Amino acid sequence: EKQLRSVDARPAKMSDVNNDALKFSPVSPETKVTVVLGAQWGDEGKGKVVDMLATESDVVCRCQGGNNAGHTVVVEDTEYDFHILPSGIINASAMSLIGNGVVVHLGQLFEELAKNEAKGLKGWENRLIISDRAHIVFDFHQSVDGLQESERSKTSVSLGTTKKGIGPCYASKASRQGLRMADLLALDQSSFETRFRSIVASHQNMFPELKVDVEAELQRYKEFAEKLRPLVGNTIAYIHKAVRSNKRVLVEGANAAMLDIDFGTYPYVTSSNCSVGGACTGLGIPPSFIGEVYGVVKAYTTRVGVGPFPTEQINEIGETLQVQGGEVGVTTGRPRRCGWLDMMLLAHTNMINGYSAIALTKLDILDQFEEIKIGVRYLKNGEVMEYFPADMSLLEDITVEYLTLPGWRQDTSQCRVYAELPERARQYVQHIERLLSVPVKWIGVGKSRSSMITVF
Ligand code: 2SA
Ligand code: GDP
Ligand code: MG
Repeated sequence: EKQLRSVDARPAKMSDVNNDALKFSPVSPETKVTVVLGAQWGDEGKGKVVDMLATESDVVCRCQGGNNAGHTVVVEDTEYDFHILPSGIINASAMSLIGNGVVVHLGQLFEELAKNEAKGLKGWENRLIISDRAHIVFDFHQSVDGLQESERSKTSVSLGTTKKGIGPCYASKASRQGLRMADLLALDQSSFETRFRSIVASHQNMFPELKVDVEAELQRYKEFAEKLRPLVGNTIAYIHKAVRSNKRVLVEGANAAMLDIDFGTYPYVTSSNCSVGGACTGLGIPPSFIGEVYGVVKAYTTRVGVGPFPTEQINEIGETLQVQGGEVGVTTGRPRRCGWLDMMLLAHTNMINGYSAIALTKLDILDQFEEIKIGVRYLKNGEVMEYFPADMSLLEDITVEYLTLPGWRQDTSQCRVYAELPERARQYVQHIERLLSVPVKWIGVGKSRSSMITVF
């Protein structure tokens, strides 16, 4: 690890941090890590919420997922879409950290950096640190993702993955075949080569049609290694020093709780823990470091990809939400499935994540609806289901009981304080707070930075 850049060599921003900071002592409540999580099936507007909170953060971290994620940030006239980079990267005064729990496709990381540089992103070299323990997504992982999807579609149903190689890479990690940044940058390169040949061979055993030009790949990775070396470091020590030096750390969850490999609608999930536990395992911080956990909730529900969706509206309502909400995948361009807000689902994810408050986004998309519904209970054969089930077949033929509220039928996009919202819109917000017993702290009424109402 000698060749890895020492954390102390990071820019002046952290130069006031010394190793004494690592001595174990309780972390004060003010300096606890803030976590932003998707509370539904993703695309709730996490990018926008992180961008807002990043202005008062010193370090912004991604802890899981890869470039399957698509987080949008709109700054004045420029729309940025981040996939592997933390959305805080555009904030010149914050460091951006890609934690050990993230899986990184290096070619696509550098492409994303170049694309954003062309849009005006500056100085990222001094603000980005990638964990030496983060796993590498190889091109063959992405090919395997596609092959597995087409296999699945023959025998059962496909999952509708983003084909970014996320599942196959996490599978390599779990089967201990994976290769990490530290392996790529190791003093002894022969081990990386041997292990790369071996992981390719084992995937070719499973998928004989998989073509990999191993020599060309190894050469390509040698080149990546040199570009990467200055960016890689021990992010565990970095974050600990930051927290113990009273720096404000923000964690940007990717994907969302209903896509969590343990708690989501398995097998229609992604391959990481997108709920609060992922912040600890994906960054190397103890639970005692975690402070506020903000759940980002879209004012209705969307899902991209296959899998159960009890409040889905396969009708004019769903189409209106899809069109008005611009519900199109940021990574794949797929139209998102749309439906009403679902409290059964939110109660489930709130149990797991323990939201301290909610950021409710896209309220403006509901502006023109005559009536607005909130799914409150699932009934199976006339019986109330107490919890969101593990067995997905139980969700077939359920009846969703809705609370129906009158729409406000007014433009909310110019509202900047809570009192300016129409009364019926405020009632909608209050119903959500009451049903979930969690306060709504922010309300989104548009894409821009300014169109976020702070309730308290
Ligand atoms: P994967 O690629 O293995 O993680 O796919 C597994 C499931 O997880 C879903 N998934 C997502 N759902 C919502 N948003 C995501 N990010 C992009 C976006 C998606 C896009 O911001 O729009 O562009 O299509 C995301 N990433 C993964 C996926 O649909 C599968 O159901
Ligand atoms: P993320 O994956 O959770 O970061 O969300 P995405 O970026 O995938 O999708 C959210 C989309 O909604 C983006 O196009 C955002 O610009 C947009 N958005 C976020 N908040 C609001 C809001 O309050 N109102 C409207 N109209 N759009 C919003
Ligand atoms: Mg998204």
